[in-house]
Amino acid sequence: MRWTAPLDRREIGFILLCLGTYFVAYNIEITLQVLGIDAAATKGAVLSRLGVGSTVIGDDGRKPAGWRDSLELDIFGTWQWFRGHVAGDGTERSQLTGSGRHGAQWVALKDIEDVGGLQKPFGDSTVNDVLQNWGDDIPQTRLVNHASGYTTLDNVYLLNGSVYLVTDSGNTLPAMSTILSSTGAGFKEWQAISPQEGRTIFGKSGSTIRGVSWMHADSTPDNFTLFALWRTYSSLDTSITSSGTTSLPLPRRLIFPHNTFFTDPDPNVEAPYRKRQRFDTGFHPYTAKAAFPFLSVMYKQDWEDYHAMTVPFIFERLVIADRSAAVKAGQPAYASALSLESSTHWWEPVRKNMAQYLGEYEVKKRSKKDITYIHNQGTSGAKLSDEDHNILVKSLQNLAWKEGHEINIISTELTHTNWTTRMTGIVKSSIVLGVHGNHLLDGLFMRPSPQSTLLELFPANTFVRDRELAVRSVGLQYRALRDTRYVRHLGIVNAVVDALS
Ligand SMILES: *[C@@H]1O[C@H](CO)[C@@H](O)[C@H](O)[C@H]1NC(C)=O
Ligand SMILES: *[C@@H]1O[C@H](CO)[C@@H](O)[C@H](O)[C@H]1NC(C)=O
Ligand SMILES: CC(=O)N[C@H]1CO[C@H](CO)[C@@H](O)[C@@H]1O
Repeated sequence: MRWTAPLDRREIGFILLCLGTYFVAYNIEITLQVLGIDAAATKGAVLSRLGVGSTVIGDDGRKPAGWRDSLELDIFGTWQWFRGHVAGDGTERSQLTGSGRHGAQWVALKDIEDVGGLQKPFGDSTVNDVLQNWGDDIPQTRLVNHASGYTTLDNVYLLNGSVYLVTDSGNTLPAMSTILSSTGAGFKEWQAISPQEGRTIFGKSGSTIRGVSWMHADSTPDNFTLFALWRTYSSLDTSITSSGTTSLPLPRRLIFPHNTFFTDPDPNVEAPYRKRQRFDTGFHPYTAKAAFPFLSVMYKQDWEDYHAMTVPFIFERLVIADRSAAVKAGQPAYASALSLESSTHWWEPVRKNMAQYLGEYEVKKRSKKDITYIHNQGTSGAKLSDEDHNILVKSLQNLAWKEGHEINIISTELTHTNWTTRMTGIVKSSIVLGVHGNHLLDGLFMRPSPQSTLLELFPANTFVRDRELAVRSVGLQYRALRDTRYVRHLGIVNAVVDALS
């Protein structure tokens, strides 16, 4: 075989042209940049016009400016877009409560970091951090703080009907009876085991229940549950400031392991629809959602779900309140939680959340005071005679009119005064008063000031300190007025004037 004629000049020129065209086309982006065209912005679009690319979509999901047609404008509109945000004019990033067509509230993720001074609601963990592989080194249960009935523990294990505290002899936990009143029948069994036993029972790994969990371990509900749990938990940060700033991560869940969501038995699936009675947790459901917006509430069924699964679950941090374990002669049950070390401003983060939720955190008027009278008239709770009640309302209204104060008359009956009206009145008040009872506990959310006072009216032969200790522990003043006959003598109104002076 022999070569055809050597390449002539025309053929060499032709081959060089082909190679040149190939390199220019292959490196079109750089070529365009050399020619002064912003290749990154127009990438795709140019290529597709040239018939060599397939994508025409930028990072914002749109065609590059200059390549947009009317269809694109019809679909997308003229919204601006910034990385990390949905497109819009900026108002979509946050909306205060009460505004907007549906009264919905939303907050940008980066601002959630410091809602009400409570940081990192979602923590740092990712979807990949569910399983804990501990191998032979099983994490031990650690006591974080403890007073009778109020306990914080790290690494608490759940498996098949039992709760385990894993500890070697060097790590002593308080007696189980001071943590929980009931550890056996009717409630899943709780027991302390050695790391050796732990390895046998759980194996080498388990599923982590991340973040801070709260538990109301007593089988009967209590009006002080949220108060006592926050008191126990907040004692882990003794430097909470008067502006409610704390580094504590938000509690994620509150578990009622004894109680079902509904108090009546589950109806037959074919039964006609009827409204069912929800379990009384001891706090209004809105109160938990406004003051602890990241706290979900779980019931017996959820608790049983954990136990029905075949892997061990581990609470990263569990704060337990058990009123029955805390009951000590004469003292309100939550009093032992008050013995834990704390900041004097421990309640402020919670109050601030509530006040901000209601749009009443900023003090709007300095000289005028708000006074809230919470009454039980028309309900089965403790109350004044209708005549006394009417005189008191008139006298308070007179006082408010003369001194330029504002008076809120609030019924505990929710069909009469809804939750928003009630709490809005209370969070801006300097005085909250009413006949004795736990309905006055909402007074904990009143605006703190040297004058702020809860006035509780008692008949001659009754007195309990439940509200007094709670109210004083958050730095508010407290006065008990005995004998409702004082109403006619304007004793209550004088007490209001006293407190405000
Ligand atoms: C769970 O406990 C029950 C007894 O309470 C037992 O019969 C069952 O075998 C246990 N299941 C597992 C997976 O250990
Ligand atoms: C609560 O009551 C107030 C006053 O009666 C009313 O303006 C408001 O719309 C009510 N809010 C809700 C959520 O029902
Ligand atoms: C669980 C519980 O004790 N709930 C009570 C809380 O306080 C209100 C007002 O006094 C009662 O109506 C609840 O029954």
